[in-house]
Amino acid sequence: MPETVPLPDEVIAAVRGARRVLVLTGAGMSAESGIATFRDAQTGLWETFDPSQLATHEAWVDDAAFVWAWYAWRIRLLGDAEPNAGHRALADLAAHREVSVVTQNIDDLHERAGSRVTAHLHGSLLELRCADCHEPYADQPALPDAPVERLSPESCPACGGEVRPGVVWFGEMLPQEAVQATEDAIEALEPGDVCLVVGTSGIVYPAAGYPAMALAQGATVIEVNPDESGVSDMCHHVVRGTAAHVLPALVAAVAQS
Ligand code: BJW
Repeated sequence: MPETVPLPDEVIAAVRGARRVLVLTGAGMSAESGIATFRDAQTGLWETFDPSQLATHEAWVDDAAFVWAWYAWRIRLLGDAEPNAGHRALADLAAHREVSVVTQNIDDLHERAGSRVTAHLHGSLLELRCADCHEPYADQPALPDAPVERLSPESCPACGGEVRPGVVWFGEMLPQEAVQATEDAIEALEPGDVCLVVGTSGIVYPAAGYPAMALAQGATVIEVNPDESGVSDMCHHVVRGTAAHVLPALVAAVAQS
């Protein structure tokens, strides 16, 4: 039986009173779907490596087979994962309020739960492309049945280059259309609207700056995270619980109104 999360009345009232809800999600959103958070993703073969060093163009250039083995295994794990109750609650919320979901996550669990995602700020694990000519790679990559230390990346049919995951690594620019869509969603917020910040450490920019931008628009900023994050201090309300526990309770309370 899941523990009950006490939801402050002000949090329920804020979402009830909002016309628009901007939801900013991070890796914690998918943790209860069995997808390890970014900073917990280092298990087994990769546990001695700093993920922020692996998720870089430099790491790819240095040893693409090592980096691709990490991503290929994560693609395999995502195929076995399902949206959790938190993803489904956010999809349900769209029946009651105008909802924009902006995610840093590279999985497709919001979409599979039924949400229309405004922006995938850090790209997609499933959209592969050539590292050289940037052509999208449409074929299914060969995935290992168990973690392997090295795996040769697929070859680009257009130029023979190495195929990389369509994610945004540190030091790379975010997709311009995702940034623009996010800024448009933030600018649409008015006093009385809500920004829900779910399951992010709040340390990776520019995403970590978006709650402050929502605050500047006059929105009520609410964090859902079992632990303190880099943005906790600036939130109006903090709910210390997990996405799959808190969000269904919150959306049920809003739906009753
Ligand atoms: C739960 C839970 C449960 C657990 N329920 N919650 C300004 C200042 C300083 C630096 C910069 C700056 N602007 C740009 C930078 C540089 C850099 C940056 O931010 N560095 C900081 C680390 C200091 N940013 C960039 O390079 C970005 N590019 C850019 O800005 O381009 C312009 C530019 C270029 C060059 C120089 C300057 C500007 C690109 C960032 C790309 C991030 N990519 C990654 C990897 C994607 C691929 C992959 O996954 O392998 O994206 S990094 C990684 O971090 C991943 C995530 O999306 C991202 C955020 O992680 P997140 O979601 O917060 O996850 P965790 O694991 O850290 O935290 C999980 C949280 O969940 C925790 O809080 C838990 O408590 C919680 N949780 N269980 C709810 N059940």
